[in-house]
Amino acid sequence: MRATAAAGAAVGLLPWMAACDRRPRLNVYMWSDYMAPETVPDFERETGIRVTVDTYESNAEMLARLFAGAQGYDIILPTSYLLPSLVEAGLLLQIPDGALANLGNIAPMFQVPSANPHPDFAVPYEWGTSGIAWRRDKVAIPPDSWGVFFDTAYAGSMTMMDDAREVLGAMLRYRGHSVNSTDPAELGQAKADALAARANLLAYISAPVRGQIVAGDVWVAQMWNGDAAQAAAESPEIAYTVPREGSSIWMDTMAIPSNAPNVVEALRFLDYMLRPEVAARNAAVTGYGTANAPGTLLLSDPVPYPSAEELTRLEFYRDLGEETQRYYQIWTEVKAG
Ligand code: SPD
Repeated sequence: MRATAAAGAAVGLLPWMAACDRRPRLNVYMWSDYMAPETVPDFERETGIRVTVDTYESNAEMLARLFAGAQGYDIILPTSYLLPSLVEAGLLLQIPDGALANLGNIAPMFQVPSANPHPDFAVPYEWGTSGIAWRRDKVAIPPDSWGVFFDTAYAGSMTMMDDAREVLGAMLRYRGHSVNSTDPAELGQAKADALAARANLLAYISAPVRGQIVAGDVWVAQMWNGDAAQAAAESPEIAYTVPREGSSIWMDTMAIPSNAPNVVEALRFLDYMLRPEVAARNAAVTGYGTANAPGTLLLSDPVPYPSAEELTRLEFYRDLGEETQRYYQIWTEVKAG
C-alpha cells in the first residue's frame, strides 16, 4: 500500500519533473519506422539533448498539422516536392550557410531540383520508389501492372496507400500519364479508375500495412520499397516490383520549421544525421536508399539507384501549386465512394 502510494505520488510528480528538466530539447516530427532504433538514444547520449519523436504516415497528415499552426516541432521530414509550397508559405527556416559541417556528404545527384528543389531549406534524407508488394504464396502470377488492383480475384485482400498523390499517381501511370498531370480529363479518368479499384480494396493504408501483409491478411499492397523490404525481412514470401507502366521516385528531406523553438539543437541533429555511419545505419534498417554518398559506401547491400532504363519509367513528384487542391478534392470523393 505504501509502495503504491509512493509510486502514485511519483507519477504525479512526472509533469513537474519534466518541466524542471533543464536539459536542451529537440522535437522531431517524422515518418514512422524511418530511423534505426539506436539513432536517437545515441544522439541523446552524445549531446545531452532530450529528443521527442512524433510520427506521421503521410505528407498530408504532417502538412495539416503544420498549416494548423502546430508549434514546437524542430525537425520535419517533408517529401521534396512539398518544399516550394512550404518555403513560399514561410513555414521553413533557411539553413544558415556553413551550419552543417557534414552537408558535403550528400551526393550531388540529390541536390538537383527534381530531388531537392530547395537545398537552402532542406537536406536530402532517403529516397525510394512507390510500387506493388505481394505475397508469392497467395498470388500465382507476379503482378507487374497497376491493373492488379482491378482484379476481383484478390478482392478484399488488397490495399492502396492512404495518400492522394500516390493513389491518383498510380492510376495516372496506369493510363500512360504523368504522376504530375493536371489535365482535367486525365484526372477524371484517374478518379474513375481509383473508384473501380476501391471496390476491391480492404483499406487505404500506407506503411502500417506492413504488419498485415506479413501476417498474410493482405496479399497485394501498394507500398514504398523500403517498407516492402522491411516486410520481406520478416516474411520471405513478400516481393516488390515497380509496375511496367511506371511509378514515382521520391526524396524525403529533413527541414526545420520557421517557428522551431530549438534551432541550435535542430542543426546539431541534422549534422549528426549527415554522418556517414548514422546515415548508413538508418538506411540499413529502413530499406531505403540514402542520399549520403560515403554512407552508401558503408552499406554491404545498398539499395541500387534505378538504372537509366528504369528511370525512364520513374518520375519525381512535383509541387502542383493550386492544382494540388484538385487532387485533394478527387481524393475526398474517391474515399467517400
Ligand atoms: N515508413 C517511411 C515511409 C516514408 C515514405 N515517404 C515517401 C513519401 C512519398 N510520397
